[in-house]
Amino acid sequence: SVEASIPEPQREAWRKHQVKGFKDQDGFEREVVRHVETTLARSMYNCDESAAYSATALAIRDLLIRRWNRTQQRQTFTDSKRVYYLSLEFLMGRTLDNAMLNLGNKELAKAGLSELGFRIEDVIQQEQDAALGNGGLGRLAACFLDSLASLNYPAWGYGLRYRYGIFKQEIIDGYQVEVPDYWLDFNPWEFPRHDVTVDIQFYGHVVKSTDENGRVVHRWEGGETVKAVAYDVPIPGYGTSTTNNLRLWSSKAASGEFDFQKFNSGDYESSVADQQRAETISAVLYPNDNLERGKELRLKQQYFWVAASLYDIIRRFKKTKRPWSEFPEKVAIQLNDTHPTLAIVELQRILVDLEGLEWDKAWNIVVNTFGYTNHTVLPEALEKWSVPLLQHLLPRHMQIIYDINLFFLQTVEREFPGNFGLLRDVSIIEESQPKMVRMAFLALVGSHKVNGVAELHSDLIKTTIFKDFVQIFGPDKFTNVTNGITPRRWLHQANPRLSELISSKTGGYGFLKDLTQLNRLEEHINDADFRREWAEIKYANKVRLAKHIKETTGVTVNPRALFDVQVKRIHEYKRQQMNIFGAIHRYLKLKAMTPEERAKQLPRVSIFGGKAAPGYWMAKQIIHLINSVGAVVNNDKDIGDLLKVVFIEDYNVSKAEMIIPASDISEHISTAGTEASGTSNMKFVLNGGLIIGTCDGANIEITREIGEDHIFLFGTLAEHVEELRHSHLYGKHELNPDLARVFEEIEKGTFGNPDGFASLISAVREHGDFYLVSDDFQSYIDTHAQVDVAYRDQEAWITSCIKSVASMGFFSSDRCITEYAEEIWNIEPLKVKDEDD
Ligand code: B1H
Ligand code: IMP
Repeated sequence: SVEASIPEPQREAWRKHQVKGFKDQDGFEREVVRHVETTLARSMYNCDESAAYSATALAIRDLLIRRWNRTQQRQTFTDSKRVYYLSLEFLMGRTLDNAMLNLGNKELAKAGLSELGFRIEDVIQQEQDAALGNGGLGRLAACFLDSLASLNYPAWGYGLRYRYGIFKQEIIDGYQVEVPDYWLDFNPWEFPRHDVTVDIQFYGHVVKSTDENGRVVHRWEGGETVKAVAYDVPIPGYGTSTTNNLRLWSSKAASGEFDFQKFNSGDYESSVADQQRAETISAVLYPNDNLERGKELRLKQQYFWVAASLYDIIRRFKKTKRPWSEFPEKVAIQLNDTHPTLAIVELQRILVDLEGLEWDKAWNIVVNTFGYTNHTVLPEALEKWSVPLLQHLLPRHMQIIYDINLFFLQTVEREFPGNFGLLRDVSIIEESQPKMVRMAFLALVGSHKVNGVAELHSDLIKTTIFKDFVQIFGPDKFTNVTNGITPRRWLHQANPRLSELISSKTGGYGFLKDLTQLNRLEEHINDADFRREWAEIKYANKVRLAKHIKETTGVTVNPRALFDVQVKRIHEYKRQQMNIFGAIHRYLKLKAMTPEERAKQLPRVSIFGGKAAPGYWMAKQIIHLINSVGAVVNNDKDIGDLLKVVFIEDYNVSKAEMIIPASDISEHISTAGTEASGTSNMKFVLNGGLIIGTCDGANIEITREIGEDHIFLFGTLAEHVEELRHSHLYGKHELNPDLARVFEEIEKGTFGNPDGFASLISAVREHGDFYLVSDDFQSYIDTHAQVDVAYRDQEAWITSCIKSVASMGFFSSDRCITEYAEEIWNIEPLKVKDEDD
């Protein structure tokens, strides 16, 4: 505010004493030592790797803060349009390495730490992951923040500051056990803003009255209030000064530490209980990927976060003193899936109830402000909230949703008179018992653009869940923005040697800013030294992963074997069950061979990783089956190195950075039409691995870019899935004979007590095989046989890998963000001057 600003005559002193960050190795060392000795109150006599990490993080952080402040000042001063990315998940991973890379001072820090007695790799490993997300959706949000800053777009992320991120996974006796992820003990990357708070109201009732102009007004009264406190995280761009902000809200009791009235009247316990109840809102991330469960606390999280964020956005807009009609010219809000859909209702409420705008004027502003990204067509993931629950928690919002629906249905009725089936199908309210609010329909109606995340997915939403809306709004409301990944983290940081090799062949590190420059690798495809070094790097990455596998599972794997990797959330639609059935099939074939035949086989390591939602029983059985198969196969003397099956526990972003560069082939084998995009598929190819996959999600566009000769595609096409499912239920369903053999072996008890695995088998054999495991099994194992053959020709394999990497430019999240900026947000980049000191 103006009162807090220093008057001009005194500003000279501020300018004189402005903190200048370090510039060279010596300055870096000085800052590290200073932080060890003052901020951490330790010394060279008790500085372990963890203290070295803390001090390094604090030294680097000081540089970030300066750029961050200048960026925010510049964006405010130029009054530029900003985009706000609302996401319940930001799967950031570690920050230090990325910050050094983006600031361009990693080499200097490496030398400085070495002089102080530490290896930078060990220091970096000290950091805990910020794991405020489940999987692809949350990591996408993190890649987007990196690209937004790197491209100098004025952008803020808004999310929740969960005290517990996604649980840590332990494997005990082959089963997943969840351990809480308390990650906030020491987090140098966040800044509490105890002065930035918003009171958030819940429950209560609506009072209707008429004002002096005879206009009906609604007041939301009563209920309870919870305080939202802002925590800010700086987001540096790569090779630019732009440092954007990620604002995470934490919940607190509105009355401060205690409710003093209750406290003084002797009701100490209940005053503490109130406080704890308030803090519960931001306590924990819901650990479901692609699944909605309709819990009241989740709805509270959503409204808490959305209301605080909108209040903040509006407060910033109001400082410009512009009329409301200009709101969409200064503010773009992107909804990451339907989780923040209440923002649409909240903005309409603020404009109509609090600011006194006419309904239609307000609605026009709302629709022009919001964009909605759909990430899934799976029915179990589509959000619906029960009307009674909404009415209870947010009584005024429920009224507004009814009004939005009424006006919407009236326009539909005008255009399609008498079509009651259509009205029922597109209604935001589902006429079930109880009635439900269809959040995807609300998000769609309240936004000016709706996008899917890969071409196939964007086509599918137009022909399935949103078919009727294409009729109503026309096709231009819908668009595709194929997902992307940041090459900074997923190439340079995860695979520094490959990045360096690429830079030596493409004329420097320009490809990290313009990934299409990778196509320059084509010219070197026959360069023998280049190819040898390429292969050596892959091998070194495999050695590093083999070491990790040995240390964490005790299993020895041969780094010369083909590494076959499937790491992602465990889900029936992603078909890890098909992968492990395939591994069993391979095992049975090997067992049936003579030693002479076996000696000719290609050694293979089947690597799995990923978390199951704690309540997802089938997913947990899949994990158990993988570990049970591993326990048998890995100890079978007949098999030796020919097949190992390992499950890497606690898959997270940092593990991904180690696993992905070590993969020869990775599995993206979802039933066609179920995986909206997938983003790890892009990461694997970018790191010189090939893919075995279905024609699903972004696999299709990857194939188009790299060419079908460099990818192993198999399985049913999306357009045939429906009829096949239908035939299972109403026709004869013949089990694939090889799969039947696999089931027989499981049921015989070869992999331990088969009781737990019965449901995995019956889902395929008795219950309609919804995910087409049996239908696709033959082509799956045949395609794996082709992989074996192809891998034997190492020269051809390496050619495929290099050519693929050369063609991956399209999948940078920079390309993706540019499309959002131009097609949906209508925002311009804003350069922040580099510091001259
Ligand atoms: C994706 C989710 C998701 N789609 C609900 N939907 C959630 C839905 O907590 N929830 O309730 C959490 C997550 N996640 C993923 O988004 C898709 O499955 C991927 O295919 C896609 O690549 C990714 C990013 O677009
Ligand atoms: P995908 O669905 O396999 O494409 O996953 C997308 C990305 O999300 C991965 O490349 C990882 O970066 C991240 N990811 C997926 N699953 C997990 C998880 O269980 N923990 C942490 N990160 C994950």
